[in-house]
Amino acid sequence: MKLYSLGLSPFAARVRISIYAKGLDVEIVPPPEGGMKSPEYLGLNPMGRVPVLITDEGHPIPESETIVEYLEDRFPSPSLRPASPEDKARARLIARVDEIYVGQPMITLFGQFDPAKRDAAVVDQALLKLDEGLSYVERFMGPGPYALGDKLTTADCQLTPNLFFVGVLGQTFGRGDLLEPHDRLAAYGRMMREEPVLGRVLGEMAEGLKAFRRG
Ligand SMILES: N[C@@H](CCC(=O)N[C@@H](CS)C(=O)NCC(=O)O)C(=O)O
Repeated sequence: MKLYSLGLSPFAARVRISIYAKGLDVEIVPPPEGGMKSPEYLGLNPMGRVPVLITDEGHPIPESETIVEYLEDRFPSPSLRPASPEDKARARLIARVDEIYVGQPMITLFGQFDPAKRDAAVVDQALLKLDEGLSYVERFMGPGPYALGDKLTTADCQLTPNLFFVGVLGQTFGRGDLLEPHDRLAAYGRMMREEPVLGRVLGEMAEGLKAFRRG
């Protein structure tokens, strides 16, 4: 298998967590020469985005959630799905709530990075929404140390990369540690940096951020 991926992309990072946690043999590469809008790449993913997984049979699968679910179906052991239907629903809920209620204000804030073009009211409103989204996620989390309990699940695949960006946004907008008011998420934030698979992916994202800032 091959994964088209970029170090900093939270969507690609979500898939890399699954790949590393399952110990899968996947060649991880950047988009091909010509980029994500080249006819060659658009043939694999008409949306022109990373990640895309190329299966052993040569089928391209875009969209991070779909790829993570495919990997669970195709390589069920070790499973990143919790055992009970209730916990499976909870893992999906954490991922979904995080993607919508944390991810959307995050996208607004990415549009406000340039201080010269920044609208303080938009930033304040988006940071409030982000904080609200973090509260929702926290409500559905289990006792830990992972998102649900003592095993890494598909919920962690979604949560960890987004929390990396929550950290970046706190620094960028001078608001400090945005996880601090959320005890459970703050503990999760400390855990993810120490955890081997999550820490590895966070390191790759940090390298990607450095490269992005260098231009
Ligand atoms: N819903 C998609 C989102 C993928 C996505 O937006 N990837 C970004 C990188 S973080 C991208 O490739 N952007 C390129 C572009 O928009 O041109 C997923 O879950 O995989």
